Amino acid sequence: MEELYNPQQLEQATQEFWQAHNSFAVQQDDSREKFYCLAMFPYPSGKLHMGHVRNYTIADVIARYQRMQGRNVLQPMGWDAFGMPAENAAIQNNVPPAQWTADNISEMRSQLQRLGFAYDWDRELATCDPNYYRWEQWFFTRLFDKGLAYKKQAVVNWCETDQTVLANEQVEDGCCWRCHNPVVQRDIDQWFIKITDYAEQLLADLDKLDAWPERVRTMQRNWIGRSEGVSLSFGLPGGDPLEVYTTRPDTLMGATYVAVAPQHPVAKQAAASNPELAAFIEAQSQVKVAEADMATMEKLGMATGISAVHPLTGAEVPIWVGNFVLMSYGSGAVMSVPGHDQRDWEFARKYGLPIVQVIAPLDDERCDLEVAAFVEKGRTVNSGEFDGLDFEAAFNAIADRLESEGKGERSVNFRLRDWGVSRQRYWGTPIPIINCGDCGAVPVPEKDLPVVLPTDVKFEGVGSPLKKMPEFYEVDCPKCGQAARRETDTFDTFMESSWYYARYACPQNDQVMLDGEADYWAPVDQYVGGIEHAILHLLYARFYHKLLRDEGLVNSDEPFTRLLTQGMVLKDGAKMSKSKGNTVDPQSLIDRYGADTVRLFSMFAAPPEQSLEWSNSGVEGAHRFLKRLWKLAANHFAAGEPPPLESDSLDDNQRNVRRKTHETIAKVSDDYGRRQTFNTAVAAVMELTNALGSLQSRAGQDLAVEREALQAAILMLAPIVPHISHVLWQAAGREGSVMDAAWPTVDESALVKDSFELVVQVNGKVRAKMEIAANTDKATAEALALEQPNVQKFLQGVSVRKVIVVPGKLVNIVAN
Ligand code: OW5
Ligand code: ZN
Repeated sequence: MEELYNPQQLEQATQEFWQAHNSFAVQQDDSREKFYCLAMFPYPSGKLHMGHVRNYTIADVIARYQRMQGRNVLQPMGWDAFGMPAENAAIQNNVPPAQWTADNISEMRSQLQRLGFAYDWDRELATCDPNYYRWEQWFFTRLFDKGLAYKKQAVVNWCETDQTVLANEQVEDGCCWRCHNPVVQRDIDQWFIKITDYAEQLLADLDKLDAWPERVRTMQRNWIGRSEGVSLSFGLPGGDPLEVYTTRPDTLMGATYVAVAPQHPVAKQAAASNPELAAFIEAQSQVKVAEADMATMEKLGMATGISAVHPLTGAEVPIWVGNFVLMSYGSGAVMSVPGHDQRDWEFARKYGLPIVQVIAPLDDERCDLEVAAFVEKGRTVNSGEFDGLDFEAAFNAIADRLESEGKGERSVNFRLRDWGVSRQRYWGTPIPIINCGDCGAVPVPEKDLPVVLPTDVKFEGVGSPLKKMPEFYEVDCPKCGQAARRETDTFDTFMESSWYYARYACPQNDQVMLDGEADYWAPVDQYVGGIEHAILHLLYARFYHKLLRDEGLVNSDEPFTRLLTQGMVLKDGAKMSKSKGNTVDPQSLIDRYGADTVRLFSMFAAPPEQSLEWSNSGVEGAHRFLKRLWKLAANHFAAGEPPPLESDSLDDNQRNVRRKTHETIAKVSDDYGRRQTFNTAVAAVMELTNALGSLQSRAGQDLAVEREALQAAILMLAPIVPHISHVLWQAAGREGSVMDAAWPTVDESALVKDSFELVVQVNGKVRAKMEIAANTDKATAEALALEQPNVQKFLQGVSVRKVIVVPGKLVNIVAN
């Protein structure tokens, strides 16, 4: 074994070994338990950043650990290759998106290989490959046939000057990022997938995901937002009744006005004879507020001059247009109860609308409608025949009344909306639809799939080049043969990332989307990725999995059994970014210290779910540890082969070291498997290697004990620092590769302690600690305690009144 730790050289040699042995290619094997370990695949944005390194190291550590548990482990890697960054780069640098993407993929692939991740590269896939997206197109046509994909008008950001749709990120302060002219809202035809049909299942199945972080499950529950309420209608003289939905029918008697969205037909009708209102509506249609900002934005409104009829009292209540009511949400109208809803209260105060109390607090909760709405549940008041009821009773009484009069119905509502999958972009999967004047939207027949995205394109301006390519969009209708127009929109890239995990099972299959292999590997046993995907990606993938199941392509209900959401990588307490200039390039670290140091630092610096603060000294520390480990091993192996370990004839010190070895194995196994706190696992192994310093010699049983400890340490570090571990394992003369060695097991007999630390107190204060034999009886323990010089000191001039002995722990002497 070399004297000096030379990571560059040994890492290269190790990686060549893996390559020559095709070490990470896996097949179906029914003799072993399978384990599918997956990290979220990257956007090929250029090169790896520290967030990637952390993500892929965590997953690799878990994959390698599971392999050492004897499982048949699949760990694939691929590319989430479509999306806007490639288009932006095309515009800025004049390289076609396909080429930019391919170049980035090859750069990032070699970086991943340099980091030694145990991927089955035979399964690599890129979502921009027609062999991938053709199945997505095919599946979409299946959804269309089942009525689960449909087209409807929806609002987009539109730039008149550039004649293009803009993504939300391309709107800066209401203006186009490119030409800085104001952005307008425009209704255009878009495709949706009916995720709302699965809302109930998506919610219920969260309960099964007991190996997901509770935080993520809560975020998904809130996003789905199931509520029970009543949809009811206010009468409109000479028009269809105005539908509203409420989760608080108990407050219905306090509804003093109705608010509608600016786009609501009633608003438009009123505006026809009211120029001021028309101007207000027009102005409101220009602003687009992110849903997240809805709650905090200023509430604006204007009266329509029209009244609605309260369904229970028959009273006339005014209808207002409110900028906080969304046309795309529910019916676009809400009943307003300013006494018991804070938003309605603020609006009513601002515009002088009546505020009526119809709910009284149950106990001494504060209720002062001069100050704020009372939003808690309570008991009905000022509600006529419905007075004196608690929430449940009032809900039911009012719902029953509305139902019996045909003015309302109990209904379950979801916050979740259908998934809009159309993007008016170029670099994406073409939506496989042909629009025919006579036949409407016609799915592209299976025999004509894939609809291949042309890659020899010119970027002029910002719009999608597809929209200027008649050779792409001029087609014949597959149904009637007339001239028709191909859809030029592409899919949201979340479509590709919703099923890639399944396709890794059979990435080359050109006959079917998924085959039996997918059923063997699915579900993913461990998924690792950033918390930013807690809602959308994970929800879409869960939804897609259920769609795949209902198409008979997989048999499980959920795609990801266990989920680990990693924290951010920070520098100086902030997220790394180019603009802040606080980035660290992982490549320069690899060049300087080698992959194992980078991996070790990533795992040692913080538990995976927490944020990781970048630290140069942390990297140095990780590197120093590997150098020490190397030296320790070199000295150890230089001493030759140890004799067989004779665990019954060890001296006290050897026995202690051996106990430490097995305590460490127990702790580290728990840290890897159950707790997933790899930082404490590393710390424990470091402690073990330090403890070897107490061995007296490098001969006989000392050497045997050291060998056992060192071997265990190498095995326990192998998932994190696989290269150095590989070489040290060979130096130990062990057969095969360390990645296939069995995880070390605990020898319970080594854990038995034959002594323990006895704490001696005088009047409750610790005055001595001593190591005594485990089988010491009470009387002897008491005698030994009293003998201690420091105890004697505190007993001077007083008399011992009582001695309390807690066996195995402590002696307390009461004296005065
Ligand atoms: C990184 C994770 C991320 C994900 C994975 C891939 C980032 C954690 C946060 N293709 C999608 C995707 O997210 C996944 C699909 C399944 C939907 C950073 C970020 C960070 C960022 C930038 C920089 C340093 C650290 C420096 C930039 C310097 C530029 C010059 N995070 N922590 N640190 N793809 O490629 O974005 O969630 O699991 O790995 O990420 S992705
Ligand atoms: Zn037609």
